Amino acid sequence: MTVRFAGNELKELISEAAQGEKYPLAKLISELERPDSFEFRKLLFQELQNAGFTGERSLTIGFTGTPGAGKSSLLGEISTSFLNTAADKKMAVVAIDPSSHISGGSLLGDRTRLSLPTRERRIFFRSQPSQLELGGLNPYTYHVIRLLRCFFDLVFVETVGIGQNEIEVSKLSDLSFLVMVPLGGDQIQFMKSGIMEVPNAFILNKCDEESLARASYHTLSTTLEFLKDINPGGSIPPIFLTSVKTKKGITELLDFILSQRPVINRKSETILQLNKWVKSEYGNFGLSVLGELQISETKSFEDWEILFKTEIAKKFK
Ligand SMILES: Nc1nc2c(ncn2[C@@H]2O[C@H](COP(=O)(O)OP(=O)(O)O)[C@@H](O)[C@H]2O)c(=O)[nH]1
Ligand SMILES: [Mg+2]
Repeated sequence: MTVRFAGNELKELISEAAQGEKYPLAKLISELERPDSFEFRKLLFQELQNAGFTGERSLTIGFTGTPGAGKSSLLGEISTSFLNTAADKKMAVVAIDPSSHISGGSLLGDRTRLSLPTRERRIFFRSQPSQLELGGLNPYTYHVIRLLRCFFDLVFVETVGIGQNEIEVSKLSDLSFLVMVPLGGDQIQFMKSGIMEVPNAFILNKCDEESLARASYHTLSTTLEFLKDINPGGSIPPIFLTSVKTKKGITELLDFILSQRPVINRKSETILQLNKWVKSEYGNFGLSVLGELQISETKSFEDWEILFKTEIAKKFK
């Protein structure tokens, strides 16, 4: 199989992407998202590692919550604020957007048109159509995030939906936010699905008026009291009150994000994502084969993938 970008061409694309060039980075991502991208992916991540791009210091931030809560709008505001404050940093946003394969556009489209200079090298937007589940992470999301971590200090992942998606995103995120609207009744919904235990922090957006903000804060913090019994420090997670309309709370939110450090152990993440991939492609049989491998060593996802496929091939010999 031929790989579209290899050798010097790949090196070139990587170095341009690292400088914040949007088109080369978009090309790398598109190539990663192709169903037959394994050979390319292997080369890409090898090359990145050789060039010293580990992504180890990058922070991944999940933004989840019901459609319409204002996730995209907030990310737009955060971007604007980011451009004015964090001068030495770069951020990327991946929106996993079930509507983009229908409309051909992105929910972030409005936002980018609204306020962000497209030539700005410190910010990158990407929307990924979710192919399998509505609003869920698609099979390539993880690899795209891995790539973005190599070039950006902050990588935001926006997903739509309630339930499983939040959990999937939180597994990839150093910090995950649940975005809600005041008095929306979501709080009860989320409680029921056990989702309140997943996020590290909450955002009550659309707090356009102070009285609304106060009432909502009270309701949510009371609802979250039960987490005191579960959380190690006996505290409830931070709650941010924001309004895209009045710009309330945006700076505080960004400051908080910038103060956080990566917490996800990348080795465990690789194993977790490997398990997820094996389960979806090969089911329980695959998992038992994977279980026979000595996965205590540190290897790249691709090296594990090769080992696993070799093992599977042996079974069918
Ligand atoms: N009044 C008000 N409207 C907002 C606020 N944030 C977002 N919206 C509006 O809510 C709608 C949905 O926002 P969007 O960012 O697309 O939500 P998402 O589906 O969570 O990404 C849009 O019409 C926004 O203009 C806010 O703080 N106050
Ligand atoms: Mg959105």
